[in-house]
Amino acid sequence: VVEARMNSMLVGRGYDDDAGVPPRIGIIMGSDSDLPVMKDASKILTMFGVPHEVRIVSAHRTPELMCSYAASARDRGLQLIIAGAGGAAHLPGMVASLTPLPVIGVPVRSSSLDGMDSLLSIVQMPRGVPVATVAINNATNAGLLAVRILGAGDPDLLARMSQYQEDTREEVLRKAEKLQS
Ligand code: RP5
Repeated sequence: VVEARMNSMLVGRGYDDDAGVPPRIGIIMGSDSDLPVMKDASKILTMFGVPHEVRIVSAHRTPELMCSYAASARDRGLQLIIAGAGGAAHLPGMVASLTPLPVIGVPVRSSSLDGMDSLLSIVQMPRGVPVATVAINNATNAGLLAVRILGAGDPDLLARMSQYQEDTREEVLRKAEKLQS
């Protein structure tokens, strides 16, 4: 039943699972309203060729699903979880408490407190339960950090990260040159 519910929480087209390839990373978020931010993490993983899945899993609205997702993540072959949430953003921390996998938290900007509530909810974890927290709405960096973490044990992936850094450097230098000319 839980498996069926997990599948029913699949986020729609374009950010779907990589067809037929077992996911290495799970991208989860508290609501479909987080998707415009969280899709940036999926874009990065797609760019680096890292198979991943994208799910809606809410700490408050679907707590049982959150527990089963986090508790089964390692056995399903996931190596890392990126979790985004806004407001009282308990999802990344709760997931980190239920799995030994590394968890990266993305504070999603909320309407009333500009994302400070999300940031503080995610970053202020108690000793012993780490969540690597990126900047507000910066799911791109969550994707890049995930690539670096997996890259530590995957030379091909790390080589792609080096190339990305080189490309970024060249792009900045190109823009700087253009300004000066
Ligand atoms: C959180 O509440 C979600 O992560 C989202 O950022 C926020 C608002 O959710 P919706 O009311 O838009 O579904 O749980």
